[in-house]
Amino acid sequence: MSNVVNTFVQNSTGMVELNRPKALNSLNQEMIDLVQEALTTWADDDQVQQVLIYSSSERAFCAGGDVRAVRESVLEGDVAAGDKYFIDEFAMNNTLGTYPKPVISVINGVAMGGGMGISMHGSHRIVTEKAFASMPEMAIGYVPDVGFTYFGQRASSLAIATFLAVTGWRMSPADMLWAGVATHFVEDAQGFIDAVLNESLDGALEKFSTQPTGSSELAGVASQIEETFGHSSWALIDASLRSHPDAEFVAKVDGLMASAAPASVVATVKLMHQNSEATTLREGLDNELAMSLYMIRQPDFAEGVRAVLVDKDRNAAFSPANYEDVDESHFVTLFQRSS
Ligand code: QUE
Repeated sequence: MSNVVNTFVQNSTGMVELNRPKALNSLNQEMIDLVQEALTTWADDDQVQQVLIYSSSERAFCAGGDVRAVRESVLEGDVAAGDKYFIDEFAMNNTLGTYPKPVISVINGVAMGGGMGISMHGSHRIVTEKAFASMPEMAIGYVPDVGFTYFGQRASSLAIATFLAVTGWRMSPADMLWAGVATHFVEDAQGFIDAVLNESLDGALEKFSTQPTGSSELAGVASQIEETFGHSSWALIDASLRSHPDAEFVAKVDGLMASAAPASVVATVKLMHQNSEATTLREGLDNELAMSLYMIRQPDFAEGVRAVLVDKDRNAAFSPANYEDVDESHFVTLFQRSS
């Protein structure tokens, strides 16, 4: 099998094998279409008791969305293709979040952005020692999406999820468990998968579920994060960082945010707060979609993707370049229901 996603039923498990290893399984339109089609078919198929999502590659679970292709569409004047991509990706996220059967992901490598979206909405998010995850969108002039701004704050807290979103903090397996984006830890991914297929999900968890060795570094700065990142605007968060007594924590935040697009950061804090009021994942995704379709039309997105993924010079010229020059009102008016 050599499709970008292989979908098949084995015993009573619907298998979704992400298989675009050269691009670290970053999700393109075809992959999203294949996953959505399989999920739709299996939802009503009594032969399928559960779904298992995993990677064919040791290198990565899923490095994100195919933002390079979206950038090209935008630059070629076909922004509708970019819109369609995000509409369809978020629909797949919603399908996963509302699925009538267990959805198990085995995250055995990097999960960024879209990789979190294809796993965190399922019922079981299994991580191994090799798992790590982040929401790195600030660097590409975009915003966190795929339901993270809705789900993330419900799995942890508004302040923690906002911190993860604006800093792109690289979560370890222990961090992922602590923040609620992962539910279980296993050492042997293949052993776990084989046990799910040949025994049962509960039996496999019973046999393989353990605890990671290290403790969560994120948990170690939770109180500092709660003291600073819960405010309703970036200006207020920044002010509280500037007066926070833990200089080491503040320096860490500043370092992580050195290549962030100012407009993305301001927009993200607004989006997080808008989605603190949302009552369903679909509503959260709709707020993200409004923001997403706006962001991909701004020059920061093409410039950020260029700097990180095309030229890889990591030297994006974002505009505005300073937080003081970002007009927050642009973002607030995007949402259907203003709060
Ligand atoms: C922000 C992103 C992405 C990113 C880096 C960011 C993203 C994405 C990739 C990526 C990484 C390696 C690949 C690839 C894509 O990186 O969405 O094809 O080989 O897909 O800072 O949003």
